[in-house]
Amino acid sequence: MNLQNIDWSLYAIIDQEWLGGRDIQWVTKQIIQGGAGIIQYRNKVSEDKKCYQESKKIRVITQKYHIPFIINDRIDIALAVDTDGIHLGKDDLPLSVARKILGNNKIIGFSVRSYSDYQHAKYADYLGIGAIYPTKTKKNYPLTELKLIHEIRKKSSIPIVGIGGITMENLAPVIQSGVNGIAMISALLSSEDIKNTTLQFIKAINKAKKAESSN
Ligand code: TZP
Ligand code: MG
Repeated sequence: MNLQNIDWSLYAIIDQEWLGGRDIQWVTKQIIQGGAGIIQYRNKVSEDKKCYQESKKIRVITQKYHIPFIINDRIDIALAVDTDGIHLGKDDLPLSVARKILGNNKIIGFSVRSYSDYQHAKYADYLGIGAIYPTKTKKNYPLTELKLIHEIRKKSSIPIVGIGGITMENLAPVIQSGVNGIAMISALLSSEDIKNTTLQFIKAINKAKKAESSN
């Protein structure tokens, strides 16, 4: 998977706890048909077997539509279902170890909350920075100021997505901070019409990007 070909504008995260009983392949398709450029599966709750089986289902759909598939946390499942990459945080497997295991052809993403986290991002291919706004998905999670994104953007050209509590109403300042795109869970998965909501987000993100580039 070539990093250059990825559309980071909308990075959709399928979180097991936000599925609400809906079929994971249906949800994946809705998100892709709505226009998301990259998909992550995040499962903090299921037994290994279920997590593996659901990942395989996402793999089938993302492969069919040529959309990059990133798994959160689980390097074993990344290998087992041949995802395009993994997303790790500072308390997960060190990035240097993940790189050694996965090699240079897999994408490694890293969560950044502070400048000191950023200093540990040497092996990362992209960064997820946040939480920018309060979010129900990660309760009591400390917030990250947008000025950290501005600062990192000046030093690095790797893809950055802003994350955390992002909605239609508050996405513009995140785009203005210099991100390549927005990552989100609840704003998409709380919708009954995921495809249309994804589509509306893409429109809003593109509009905010256009306004930003004409400034
Ligand atoms: N990392 C920082 S905030 C967050 C994660 C996984 C939660 C994002 O979820 P939502 O529902 O888009 O706020
Ligand atoms: Mg993690």
